[in-house]
Amino acid sequence: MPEQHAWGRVGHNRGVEARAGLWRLAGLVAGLAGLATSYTAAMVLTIRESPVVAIAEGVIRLTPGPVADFVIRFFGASNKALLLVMIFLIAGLVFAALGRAARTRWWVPLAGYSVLALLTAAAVIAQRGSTTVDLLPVVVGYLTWLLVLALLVAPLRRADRAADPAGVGGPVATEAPEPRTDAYGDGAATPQGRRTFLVRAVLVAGAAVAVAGAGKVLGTGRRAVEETRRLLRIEGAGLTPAPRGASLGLQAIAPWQTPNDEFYLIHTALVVPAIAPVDWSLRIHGMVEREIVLTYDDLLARERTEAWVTLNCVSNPVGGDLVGNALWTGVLTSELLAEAGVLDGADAVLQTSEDGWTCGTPLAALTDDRGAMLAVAMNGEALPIEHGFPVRTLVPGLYGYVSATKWVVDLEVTRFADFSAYWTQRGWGEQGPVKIASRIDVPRSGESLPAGKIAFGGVAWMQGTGVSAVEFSVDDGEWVPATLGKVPSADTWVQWAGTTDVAPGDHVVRVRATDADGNVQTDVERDVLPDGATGLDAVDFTATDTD
Ligand SMILES: Nc1nc2c(c(=O)[nH]1)N[C@H]1C(S)=C(S)[C@@H](COP(=O)(O)O)O[C@H]1N2
Ligand SMILES: [Mo]
Repeated sequence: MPEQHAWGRVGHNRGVEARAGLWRLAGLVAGLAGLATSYTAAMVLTIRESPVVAIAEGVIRLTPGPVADFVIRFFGASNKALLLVMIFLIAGLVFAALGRAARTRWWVPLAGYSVLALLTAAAVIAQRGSTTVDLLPVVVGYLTWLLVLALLVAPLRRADRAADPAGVGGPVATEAPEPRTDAYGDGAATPQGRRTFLVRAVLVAGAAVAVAGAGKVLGTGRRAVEETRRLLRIEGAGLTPAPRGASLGLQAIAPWQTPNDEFYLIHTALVVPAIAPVDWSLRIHGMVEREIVLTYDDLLARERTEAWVTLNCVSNPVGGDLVGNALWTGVLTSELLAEAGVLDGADAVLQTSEDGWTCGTPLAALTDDRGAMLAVAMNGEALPIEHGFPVRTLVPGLYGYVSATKWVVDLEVTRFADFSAYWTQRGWGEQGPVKIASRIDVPRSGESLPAGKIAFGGVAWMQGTGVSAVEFSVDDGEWVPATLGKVPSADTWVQWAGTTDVAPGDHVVRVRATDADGNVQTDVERDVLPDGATGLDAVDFTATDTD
């Protein structure tokens, strides 16, 4: 009888151990599922690397120089791969341990995942050029961990509870009697609970592999397009210099030429289209005599135009920064449309992008001499992917939402009466000519400066007409004329700057521009909806006593 008892205990312990293994498996599967979704989220968001790579890079950065040198020499070029494998192994052990711990203390995996997510977030932030969007994959992974662990742990807990009616669970429960009702002979009392767990674990693992696979495909395609773009040289692009004197030399004013990676971004696409030039073509059709289909090579073979043009968003509030100025290179739409032969009665072009976004542009803006173009280069480089690679439309004098189609693939000559485009369907104006605007960049809101002669400055724009004067006024005093930077045409913004005497105290400075036709910017405040904000930019600052 004592012997039987001993056997019973052994069998029982083996059962407890077997089930502990299942808990570890739950932790492992949940952990790997989180890594899979975060990886794919990174690929979808065109983030350079996944969070795990961010960790690897963080480890490399934190490793003391001599150790890193040794590791790199010892493992040669494969050291990064090895580091990744090690991170995966360690992560696997941690995930399993967290799963095991979930059996007795539910908060341990919660705390563990939170710490891992925070460490990963720190590693991601530490990467060069990272933005807050780069944290999204970490959040996705974290939520996956919690969700999957909950999903896998529920049937295990049921199994445990059935096995330990005392409900204590954990090591203490080894003293509880073990009902042997299953065919496994290992003490897992409810094959149901176990079966549910195993089914879920297999499904989750399969889904994780599928998700990671999809991420891999996406990421590879995107990287291939990025690589093609990087190697692309657009002959003759970028040769038009900025005029001398465009910049007034005030550090804090937005640079006259906006660098590509600082140019504002607006698009409805969640996943930015990655289009290889060989896969791109543009169809010009509708109310035309001859339909035209152009490939990227066809477009590059044509005569090119190049111009400095300021692009801005209708959603830019007064004083906002949804505006930028760049050198654009492309092919005139007027020439392409002349070749297609526009029919009488047409007054619009319905533009469609590869991702299905649409906008309606006045036909006249694409055929007159303002220089509307199908742009292939921005600041002398092939368009960045997120700015519309390989081809976008650019129309001086119109807000982006009615003109600047990124990833453009279709131009249909038509009538405004016959369609309604993406933003017009959502209450925005059908026509979107830009409005005159001016912005204060110096001083910054809330800044403190020594009283006396204070420098003010910023930018002003009225594409198509041009800005002829900018004035600023402190505390609604007299309007002080500002000095203007040089501009190559009416289509770019202009820097403005000036100084005036300011007494100690709190102040507000306002700015207004006048266009080349003599129209003074209104101080009437209007919202961005439906066709662009009006009103004057104002900045609060403090002049401090200097004695
Ligand atoms: N395909 C596509 N093109 C688009 C948009 C878009 O959502 N999808 N947004 C437009 C809007 S509202 C603006 S202001 C400009 C912004 O161009 P940018 O992102 O290159 O600055 O792109 C325009 N072209
Ligand atoms: Mo916009």
